Amino acid sequence: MSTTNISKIDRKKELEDVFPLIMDEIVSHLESIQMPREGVEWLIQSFFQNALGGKLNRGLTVVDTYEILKGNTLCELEFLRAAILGWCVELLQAFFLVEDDIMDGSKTRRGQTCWYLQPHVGMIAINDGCLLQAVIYFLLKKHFRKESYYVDLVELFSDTSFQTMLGQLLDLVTAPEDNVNLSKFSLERYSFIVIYKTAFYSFYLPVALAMYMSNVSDPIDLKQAKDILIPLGEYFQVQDDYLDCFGDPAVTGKIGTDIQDNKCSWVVNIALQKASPEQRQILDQNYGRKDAKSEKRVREVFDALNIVDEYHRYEEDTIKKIQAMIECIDESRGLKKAVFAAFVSKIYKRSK
Ligand code: GPP
Ligand code: MG
Ligand code: MG
Ligand code: MG
Repeated sequence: MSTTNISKIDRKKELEDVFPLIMDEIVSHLESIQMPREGVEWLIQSFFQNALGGKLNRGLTVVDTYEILKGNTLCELEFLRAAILGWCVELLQAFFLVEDDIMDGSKTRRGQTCWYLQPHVGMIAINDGCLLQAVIYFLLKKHFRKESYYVDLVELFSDTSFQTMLGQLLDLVTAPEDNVNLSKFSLERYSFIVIYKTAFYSFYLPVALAMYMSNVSDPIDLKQAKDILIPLGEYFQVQDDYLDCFGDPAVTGKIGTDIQDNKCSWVVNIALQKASPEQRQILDQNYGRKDAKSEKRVREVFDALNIVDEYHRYEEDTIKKIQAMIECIDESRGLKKAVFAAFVSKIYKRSK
């Protein structure tokens, strides 16, 4: 194992070690308002199940970006503050995933039964998701209220949540359960959905938070970061769609639902572009149907159309374009190429 790998693992462990501290702060608050123990225990269980167990890429990006922009190793306090912001992004992600799994009717997440499917939980999960989100603003207030950039942080979380919910809305209305109509799909609509439902919160948000924290937050620099991070986020969601269909659930930790859920995914959009009239008919008759036989027919068309090869070509082309944009950064302004290079290396050719 290379030294970079060791330090990456350490970083993840360091970030994980901050989680109990955050939980202590939440629990102290609940105790200060005399929240009955039953509620406190419930929240602890929900937070441990829903906020942990992921790759922590978004949270780590806040810390890594902050360190790169500062230009030197972080002291303990600097690390702790960046880690708290990183956890705020992870809590936002946990909120989205709890709600998304209910809406998508998913079965597993991060290798476990989805929270809403746990027998004692059910629809209480909706409120548990909202609590994950509420704690973000509690933590921002507690740790950043005195900073000049406090409003920027709050605004960034609320704007990003708004954007993600708009993306989720279009994702859902494009994929009605009872009315499959593949002519609603297009790569243009796909782009809107994924930029809004994924790219803003997963890519722009963690980097922009670190930019505000390190005072590299001129609108010109924020825009340049966004112009690179949004295409990178789109690429990330294409990977998610590809893995939903062709990934190994033992590795991704989730069983794909996109075909049966009638999702406007990258995979079906490419298939629609390439399909013959006969193949199109098979897709029309079998996509978005809630049975394994129909799903199998759809998969046979995907295989015949060599979607896997198409994906590898897309991946190479996209990464080249993104790398060219990274090369154009003028580092004398404060933004650094390494911020984006670190991101690319985290996701290029990912299998989970
Ligand atoms: C990912 O879509 C998108 C989200 C997790 C955002 C959800 C937004 C809300 C406002 C709830 P996905 O359904 O493809 O993700 P996955 O494949 O992980 O289920
Ligand atoms: Mg979804
Ligand atoms: Mg989903
Ligand atoms: Mg998916």
